[in-house]
Amino acid sequence: MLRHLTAGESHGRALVSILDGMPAGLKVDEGFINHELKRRQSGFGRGARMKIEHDKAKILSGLKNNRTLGSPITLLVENKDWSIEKLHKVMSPRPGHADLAGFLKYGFSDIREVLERASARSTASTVAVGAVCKQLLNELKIKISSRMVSVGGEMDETEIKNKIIEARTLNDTVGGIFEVQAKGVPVGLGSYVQPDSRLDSRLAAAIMSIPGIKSFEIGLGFRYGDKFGSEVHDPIYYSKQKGYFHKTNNCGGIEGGISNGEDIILRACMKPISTLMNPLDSVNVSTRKISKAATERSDICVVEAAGVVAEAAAAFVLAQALLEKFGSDSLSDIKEAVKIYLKRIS
Ligand code: EPS
Repeated sequence: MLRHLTAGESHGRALVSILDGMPAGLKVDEGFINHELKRRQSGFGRGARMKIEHDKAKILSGLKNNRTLGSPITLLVENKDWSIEKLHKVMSPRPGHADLAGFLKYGFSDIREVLERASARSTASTVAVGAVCKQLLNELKIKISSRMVSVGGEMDETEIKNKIIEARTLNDTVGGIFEVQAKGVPVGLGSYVQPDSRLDSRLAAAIMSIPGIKSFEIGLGFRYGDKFGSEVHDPIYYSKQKGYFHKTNNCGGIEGGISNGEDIILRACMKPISTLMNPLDSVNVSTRKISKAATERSDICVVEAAGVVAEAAAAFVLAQALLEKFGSDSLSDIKEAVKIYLKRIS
């Protein structure tokens, strides 16, 4: 089974990921991983840390002559700003962050010990892993992309930019909604047979695991609640050229927890970053006296970057479901299995 683990603190030496279960024979382009890491660092509204870091992945295991061996792939992203031992203590938890719950849970004396691992810096690992998965999906012509839908309620590109400028001017932050699309996914990934085999539950878990995500939907999502069934279900057609198809895609490419061959369309909402330069009320965990929440260098808006991270998270889930269905030892065997399957269902 394809699985991965990540490790690393925001200001520790490095972020490390191990991706286990990739088939042998996949050509992996380190340049593409770095391109994806750069996309994660981009977008209007990012903070000063992004000027310090130039994230690059080093592949430490799992490849020979740039091809996967079927053994675990280790990806290392070094931190330039690794000052974890020298950083000042944090005593006033930020509302919205893991600070207070993590501090109480682990029995720390410094909130810094929570925020180092809770930091969204860990999403560089998600993107590195996802960039390898995307290269597998690419071999089967499955493409994943994302776009910002809205920021602070604004949908127009210029208005979005203005909203982010306004947030910066007000020493505030702003969140928003992004969409991820996966094209070329064959019918039949995931299953209704168990709750955790459903493709939609797995995508939801992967996207909800990104720090700051507060809601998730597939296809029409919450808007299903406003309509009659006859208005929203996607009628089924058949033609010799296309096989079975739909003219609409309200279900966002998933029915019964299984991909149905249409584009997979996911949306999620990222809350505004919880580090506010004009901080909210909080309580000092040492004195228990009211104080303003801690301020830290941070971003103003990361909705665009969150979309890039969500692409990677979705790529991992789709790669995992693909390998479940078509085998996971060798890329050429997988391609053959896909060919036979597509012929059967055509
Ligand atoms: C981030 C790195 C962090 C933050 C941000 C995302 O770096 P630093 O704390 O040194 O500025 O900029 O983290 C958060 C938004 C958060 O809530 O923790 C990154 O690499 O994406």
